[in-house]
Amino acid sequence: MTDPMLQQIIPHFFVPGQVLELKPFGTGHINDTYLVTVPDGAYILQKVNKAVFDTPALVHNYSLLNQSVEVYQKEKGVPLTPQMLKTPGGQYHFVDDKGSAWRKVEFLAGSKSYDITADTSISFAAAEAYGKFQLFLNTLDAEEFQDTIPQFHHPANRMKQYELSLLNTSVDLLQKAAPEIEQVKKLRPVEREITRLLNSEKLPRRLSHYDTKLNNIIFHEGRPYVIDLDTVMSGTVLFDFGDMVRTFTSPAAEDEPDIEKTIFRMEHFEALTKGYLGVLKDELTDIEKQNLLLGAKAIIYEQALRFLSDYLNGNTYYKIAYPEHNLIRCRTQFKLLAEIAKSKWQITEVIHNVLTL
Ligand code: GN1
Ligand code: MG
Repeated sequence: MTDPMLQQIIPHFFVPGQVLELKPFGTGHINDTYLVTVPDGAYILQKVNKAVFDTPALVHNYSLLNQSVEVYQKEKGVPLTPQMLKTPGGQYHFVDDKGSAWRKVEFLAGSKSYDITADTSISFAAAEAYGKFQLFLNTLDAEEFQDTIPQFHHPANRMKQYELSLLNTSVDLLQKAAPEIEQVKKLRPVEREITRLLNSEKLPRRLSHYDTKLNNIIFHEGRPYVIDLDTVMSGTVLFDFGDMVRTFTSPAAEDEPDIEKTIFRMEHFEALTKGYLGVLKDELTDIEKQNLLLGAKAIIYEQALRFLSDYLNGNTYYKIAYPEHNLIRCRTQFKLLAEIAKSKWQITEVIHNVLTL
């Protein structure tokens, strides 16, 4: 047992003495996730990172979301997300005396998720699942939800945080990150352009998933399920589309040290665009449709800023395995942006073709 709180938490979700096995699970950078085996099967037990998330906001959002998920699933006859199991007190989370929220979630045995895939039909299916999830989110009132992380997808705010990290870091780290700091300057127009658009208030605010990585879709018995709803909040579909581009199109891991391996695979871009827009295009406004590529560039740029800031701040946010981990992650983001810049006309054409299908 890695977390000293686990012993206190187990009785809130399981019959004491019946836990057969408990082990760390998954690849998330923020929360702690465990797989717990008991005689009647296995469950996911998760501790939400209270340093990252506003726990009361998150508890509030999940309770609203789960009620609506249940109704939607019953009506449509298809599952959207694995089921969260309530505590004996009838709550979706148990908040421990240190203020951390814990939850128990159905474990779909035999399910599969992909950090990377070579198969375009998986990119298509995962993007389609996010599109259908967005259709569901569109039925909810974004105003009723709270921000679990204030100014989360907000490139101007991320720029401010980055500038602070430049002021507060060491000379040594500034030197090590010099090429990336140069990239931030060079690509700053991306942040300016998205900020102008966000400030214009022409984009509809929609309840958004806000962490649409490929591995946040799991496939079970041929069906996709959307997971990781911690960041569901009021936002824009541009960033959800963008995070798919970020995580579906490169055949290399986010932390691949060999920069040559990070490339942009047009066929995966086409598959995800068809999957996502196939279900959503009639719901989107012209402004949204015209700015999908900008959304992709903005979220990748924002992610580069976030990794770089964390590196300069001494790695306090993302889990790391070695000191340069966040710098390597930042580098792959800039490489992907360079790849996208090379293909921008073709990307625009693919989006246009899918929208006019
Ligand atoms: C974090 O923990 P995980 O892998 O679900 C982060 C995302 C980043 C991602 C980068 C709350 O997500 O925003 O895109 O790492 N989540 C939060 O891999 O900051
Ligand atoms: Mg996440």
